[in-house]
Amino acid sequence: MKPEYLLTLAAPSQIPDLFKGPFLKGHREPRFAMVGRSNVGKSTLINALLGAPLAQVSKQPGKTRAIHFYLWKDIDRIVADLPGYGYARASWTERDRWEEFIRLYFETDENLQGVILLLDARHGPTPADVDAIQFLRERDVSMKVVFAKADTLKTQSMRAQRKKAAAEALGALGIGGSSVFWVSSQTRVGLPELVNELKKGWEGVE
Ligand SMILES: Nc1nc2c(ncn2[C@@H]2O[C@H](COP(=O)(O)OP(=O)(O)OP(=O)(O)O)[C@@H](O)[C@H]2O)c(=O)[nH]1
Ligand SMILES: [Mg+2]
Repeated sequence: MKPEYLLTLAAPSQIPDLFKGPFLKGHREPRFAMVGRSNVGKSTLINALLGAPLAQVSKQPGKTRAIHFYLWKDIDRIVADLPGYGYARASWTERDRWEEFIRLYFETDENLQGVILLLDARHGPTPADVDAIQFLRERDVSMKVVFAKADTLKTQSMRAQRKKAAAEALGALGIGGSSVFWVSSQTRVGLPELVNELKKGWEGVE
């Protein structure tokens, strides 16, 4: 089934609109958000999962500036594409605005099931990623950790090395292997497993 664009929230003042009137055009499917550093591949992954180029993608970080909601009909979910964090060229005012916007969104959207926290397969979790993990934890938001751009790890030994380092870093943060996935939107490696996981929802997952 064709996915559908639903709604964009461009400013904190619009967030209450989410819960007034015809909520998300009347759609009440469970929803999750795609969170991660700017340019890590959030919008690209949404397009790869939904099977249509709905979300805007760019080589330049900072492309997604608002919260966009899409209806993923194949698995009856709503997906929120969030602006990325850690965009180095953003001004301080812009960063504050991001924080305020995202904070308000997480505090208001009580029906959010959880988030996919997208990390880069090649490095990290970076300090900004660790901040995001803490931010989500403080708000009791469940997360599934997904390493994006797995295609950039060209050799078996690079993959093994990164998986080991990532498991150690995440383990130190209390994140176990069962909620960690490695995917590529380019080669589609790992996507079927991730879709299966998303069909299950977030219940009972740390
Ligand atoms: N090699 C590779 N490149 C990817 C993959 N996914 C995304 N990219 C590239 O990464 C860049 C950023 O992709 P986006 O999807 O726009 O990233 P984003 O996280 O939405 O970025 P913001 O909207 O700025 O927060 C683009 O040049 C993509 O082509 C992948 O699986 N493999
Ligand atoms: Mg984006």
